[in-house]
Amino acid sequence: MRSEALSSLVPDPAGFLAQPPAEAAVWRQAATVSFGLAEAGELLDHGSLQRQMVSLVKNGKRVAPASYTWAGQPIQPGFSDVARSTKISAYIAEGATTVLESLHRTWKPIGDLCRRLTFETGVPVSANAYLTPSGSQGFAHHYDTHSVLIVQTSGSKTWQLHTPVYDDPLEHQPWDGAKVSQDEWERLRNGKPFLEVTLEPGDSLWIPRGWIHNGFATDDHSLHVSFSFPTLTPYWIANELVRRLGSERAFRTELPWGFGRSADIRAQAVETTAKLLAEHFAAFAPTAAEDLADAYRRYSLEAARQPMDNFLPEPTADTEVRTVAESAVGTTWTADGSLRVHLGDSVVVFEPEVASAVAALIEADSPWPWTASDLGLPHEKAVELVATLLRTGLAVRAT
Ligand SMILES: O=C(O)CCC(=O)C(=O)O
Ligand SMILES: [Fe+2]
Repeated sequence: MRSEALSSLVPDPAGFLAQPPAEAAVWRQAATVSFGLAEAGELLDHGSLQRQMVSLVKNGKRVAPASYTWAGQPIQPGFSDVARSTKISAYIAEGATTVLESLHRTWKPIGDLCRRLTFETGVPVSANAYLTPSGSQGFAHHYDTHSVLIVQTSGSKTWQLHTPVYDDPLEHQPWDGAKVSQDEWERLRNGKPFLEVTLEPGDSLWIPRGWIHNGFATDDHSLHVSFSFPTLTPYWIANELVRRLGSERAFRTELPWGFGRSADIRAQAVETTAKLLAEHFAAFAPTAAEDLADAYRRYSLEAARQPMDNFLPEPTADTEVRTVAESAVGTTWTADGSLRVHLGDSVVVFEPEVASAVAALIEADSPWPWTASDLGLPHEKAVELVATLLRTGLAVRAT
């Protein structure tokens, strides 16, 4: 597999993949992500961002969306959640940081990059961008519950990194400054940081999950893209398994009355449940893996489809196409020799006659164009397969 996307972010993609750094790390001039001021401006100006897609942060706090959307203004129904660029502009002038949330959904080149990163790493990568005016600060000290790779794309920002106050936080254990002890606050505010660095365009910064970061713009503005690497934990798997127990009658039966009143009843109820858990976990652990894989795949971006392809002539044996291997979030062989390819939002099943050809295309992950005649399949099958690959986003026209 090529490390096309990862190599645009870090200098040693193979080393990074084999062992993502356990500590904060910075790489100079190793990253090229084309999301600069012009692109951020186009997105903000376009007038199509919903409030979920853009946040404003002033003095470390999120601004109420109603103050920068059409809420309460005379506007067509359905538009009240749309952000107003004039309002955003006024907040920026006052020093607010603009967060372009879920940039992988709102800006196609970043979506394509995240889909490719997901394919190369096996982790459903997503992205946000942060735009801060000079001399301002967005979010002060905090940790994230996923690892983050920050790529500076315009201006500069200074970061202080501190080792965790709470190791490996889960998603439902987000940063809460009020829970941090006085001593720890003293370390974060006045102690020597693990790393202090000013990022310039092309620099990238790896912040492992739980590592505390505090960033502030210099006398220049700052724009960076944050790629999020969510963490798969035994806790997630355990949770998914427990959720499935709801369909088991044994787990829905009523336990004896008096749980709050009697230690004997409590002891018995807990023992019964522990026994049931042990029995059921042992019984479904192996078979649950595929089911869990499907649940996990739903965190990945769906394959990119080309709506305008519907207006092009059907492909022929000579139509040049390219494989888009990263559209496949996962593949599974079925007992009858069919290949199920997961596209993030759906599954496409390839019949045994063409299944090996499809698997080989995804496996090869070749950047070069090919045609139906290269597939070594009967003519009609091959042309039909190319049409299916184009429709599902597993290939694009090479022109
Ligand atoms: O730039 C900021 O204000 C915060 C950015 C941040 O915390 C991140 O990218 O994870
Ligand atoms: Fe962060």
